[in-house]
Order: sequence, then structure tokens, then C-alpha cells
Amino acid sequence: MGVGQAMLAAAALTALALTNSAMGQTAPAAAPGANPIVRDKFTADPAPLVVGNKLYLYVGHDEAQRDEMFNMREWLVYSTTDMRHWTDHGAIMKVADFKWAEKDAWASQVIQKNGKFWFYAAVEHDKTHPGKAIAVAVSDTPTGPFVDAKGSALITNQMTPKGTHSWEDIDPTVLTDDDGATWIAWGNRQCYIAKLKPNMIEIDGPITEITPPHFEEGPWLHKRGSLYYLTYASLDRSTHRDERISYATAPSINGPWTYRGELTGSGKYSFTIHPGIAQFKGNWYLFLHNAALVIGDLSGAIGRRAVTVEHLQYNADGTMKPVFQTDAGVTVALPGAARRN
Ligand code: FUB
Repeated sequence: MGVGQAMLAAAALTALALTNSAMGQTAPAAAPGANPIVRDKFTADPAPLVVGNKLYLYVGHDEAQRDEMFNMREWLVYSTTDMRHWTDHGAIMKVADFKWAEKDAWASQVIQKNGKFWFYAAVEHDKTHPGKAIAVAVSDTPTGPFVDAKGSALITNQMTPKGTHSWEDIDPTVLTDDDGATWIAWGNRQCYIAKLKPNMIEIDGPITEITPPHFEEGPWLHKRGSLYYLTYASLDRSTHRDERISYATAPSINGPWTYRGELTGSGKYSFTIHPGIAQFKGNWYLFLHNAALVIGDLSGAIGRRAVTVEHLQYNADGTMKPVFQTDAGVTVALPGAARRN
């Protein structure tokens, strides 16, 4: 996101938050699993991972106070077996666990490979490599403890010299292809992809730019059948104030990527939105975040978001059906969710 843009959005959201507080609005009591799915903490950038009969959900912990823009110091993990009831496993890591990083527990994803769980996350690098960077950590279990797997950044801002801004190298997403190769995509305004070495902690070969139309941030790679999907937070600056979700598809991880348009509208009260996609027990799910949660006297804001989940459905040609963000979320059986956007 642009800093100027983010500050404007923060001001708008603060005004909204004050309005909500003044009106005494709180999150309504809801059926288990209704949105937002975590209600006692502000959470953002959802990243699902299915392991056996559980779905694990990794999120950044939003702790911004008052008009702070972001205050994200750790990543949390939750799990579910039924998409209704969630178990809180606490923090898997703090930014401080990466000795070379300064701040910002931004978007992440965990992938399972070779009996280990690999955690990729965006952080702010220290002054030796100014700008955002991508960290990699490893654990024997999905709930951690995770430890820095490399002792240095996997990707730094200096590795993508054509980029225009210091927060270009954020929001990693990882996919292991049918041939066993794992790929990592990431970016803000520019979207990049590279292959990982089998050791999972080094880039193998070139970094390729694949920026799709209106790409802003938050790429998410997944594959269904023979089709590859690149889903992302988009911002068409000529028409929209807040990010939406758009996507592209390709016949191979190497492309070519075809833009397929918008998948969702904006998250309620939120400048940012962030996709995470998983198939679990036969159904597909799209995780998102909005800024509609109120906890005590703190309302949603740019750094106080709340993760949500909706059913995801496909058309016969592999394109994804538009997703409408609801309060009921997946507590409503398909296809009955009411439209919000
Ligand atoms: O949560 C911090 C940043 O905001 C993420 O890295 C972006 O995707 C946006 O959600």
C-alpha cells in the first residue's frame, strides 16, 4: 500500500471508528464460525494450511492503538476441524525472533514439505538492507515453535532493484508444483515469482516479474485441477478507494497469466484486503479480512483488522464465482449467503 494512501485511509477509518464507538456498536453475538472468526484480538492477512483433518489459519496480530497505523509484532495460529469452532494456539513467532529484522509482522504463509513446516513472512529489515524483506522460518509442527531457518533474509529489497519503493518485497505466497518444485511469489505494486531450492531457504534461478492488472499486494497461489490461480489485493486507482480481490489464471506456474477480473469487493471499513485460499474436507474457502470488529473502545482501523471466511465456488470453466462478504460467512450453507458488496 502507498504510505500517503494509507494515511488517508487511516484518517477515514479513525473517523469511522469514532462514529462506531460513539454509537456504541459492538460485534453482535453470532453463530460459531460467523464473521469475523476471531473476535478477541484484531487479526489480519489470513493464510490457511490444511494438515490431515485440521485447517490451520496463520494471521498477523494487529495491535495498533488509537490512531496508530500498524502495530504488528507477532503471528498467531488458530485451527479448526469443522470451520465453525476455532482453537487459539497463540503466537508462533515474533518479529524479534528474526535478529536481522526491525518490525512489522506482515503477511505470511506456511507450507508443509519434507516433514517440516516452512513459514514465509514479510518484515522490515534492519538498516543493513533497508526496506521490507521476506523471512523464512521452520518448525516440526504446524503450531511451532518456529525458528529462523536462515539467519538472514530470503529476499531483500535490494534483490528487486527495478522496484520503485521500499515496501515492494512483502506478502510471500508459496506453492509446491506437481514436480515437487516449490515456488514463491510476492510483492507490492510489482508481483514477482521465483523457484526455491529444495532446501527451502534459498532462491533457485531468476526472479521474474509477473505483475497482473491492478496488482497492489497480497498474492496467493493455488492450483485446482490443471489450472493455476494468482489471487491478489487489487486497486484500480481510477475507480476505487479501497483494495478489492482480483485474480489471474495460467496453464502452468510459468504462465502465461490471464486476468480474470474481480473476485470480491472491498472489506468493510478496510483499505486493505488479503486473500488466503484452501480446500478443506471437500469444500473451498476464501479467507479475507475487514475492519468491522470492535473490541472495547477500539474499533476497526487500518491496523485493527479482523479475519473472515467465505465459501469459494468455481464455474465449469475453472473461473471463480464472485464472492460476497457476509456476517454469517460459512455458517450459512451454500449458496444462500446474502450479498453485502
Ligand atoms: O498487514 C500488513 C500489510 O497490509 C500486509 O502485508 C498487506 O497485505 C496488507 O494487508
